[in-house]
Amino acid sequence: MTNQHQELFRRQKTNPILSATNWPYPINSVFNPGATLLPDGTTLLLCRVEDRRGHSHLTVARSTNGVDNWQIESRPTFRADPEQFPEELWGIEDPRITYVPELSKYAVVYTAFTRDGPGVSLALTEDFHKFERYGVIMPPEDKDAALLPYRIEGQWALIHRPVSAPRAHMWLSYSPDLRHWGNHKLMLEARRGAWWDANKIGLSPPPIETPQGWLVIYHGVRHTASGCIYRLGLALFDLYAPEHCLKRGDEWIFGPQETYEQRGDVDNVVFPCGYTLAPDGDTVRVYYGAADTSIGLATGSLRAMLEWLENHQSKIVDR
Ligand code: BMA
Repeated sequence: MTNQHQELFRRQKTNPILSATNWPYPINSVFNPGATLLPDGTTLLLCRVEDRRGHSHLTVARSTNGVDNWQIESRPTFRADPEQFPEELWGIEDPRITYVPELSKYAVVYTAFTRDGPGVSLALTEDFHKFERYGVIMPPEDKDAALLPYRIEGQWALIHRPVSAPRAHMWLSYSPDLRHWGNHKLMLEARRGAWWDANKIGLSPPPIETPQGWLVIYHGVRHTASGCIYRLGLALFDLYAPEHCLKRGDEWIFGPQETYEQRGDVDNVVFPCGYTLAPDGDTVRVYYGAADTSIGLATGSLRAMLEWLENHQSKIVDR
């Protein structure tokens, strides 16, 4: 027995890989990026950029190796449009990208910061230049949402996190057309009490499809006397009925540890909204917001995450 816990993710030595000083125009911070691998192997990040009013928009950064030499678009790629979409009054945040083969389009599900708090909005795009907005698909207060890439029994499926005070859980909802949502199912509950994922949890990047099920990296928010701590955990869900949780880890797998994660506009936050899976089918790169200030990269193995879950799954019924 040693006192070392298993590390599932290795931080990039050059972290943070992107921050405000890299930006081609004046901003406050850049964090919580959505991510996807384009057909030519380029990594595309759709970064949440907070301007110097405190409002967020989304800007594309591309890199051929997914690590450095980021080509950042010289102006915002996707801005809030509060005249046409009043729910975007205070900006758009935290995009999750899913490639949808049936539509040959990417679904970008993002937070619209409305007068009454966060809601979930959807836009489709083929090229990350033109975006076709569907407007709000889950009214406030709701966030941390992503679309699954395929229909399940003929229905689109969306993971999201409505707030039902005092706790906030992950839910799954279904739609025949991406506009009308129903058949809502509770997917994963926040625990209670001293747990790292007590009271408030939410999806982090979109789920990762594996032969064993949908592997979900989710965040848990621990309230402490000196503020919140955002950490990440793992759970596995049935491929054909994703509201059904097969395994849930008891311990967190990644938390704020480095100075750039512990100190920033919001201290003690690691918050990924995107990952890429390498052609080897195993190497997972997670792109995460660090302290709501910059972007970090951490690399892990899908096989190791599934093994860890097998060995650390919750045997306790304690919610
Ligand atoms: C969450 C979201 C994230 C943010 C995090 C920490 O509720 O708003 O955008 O990174 O809080 O501030």
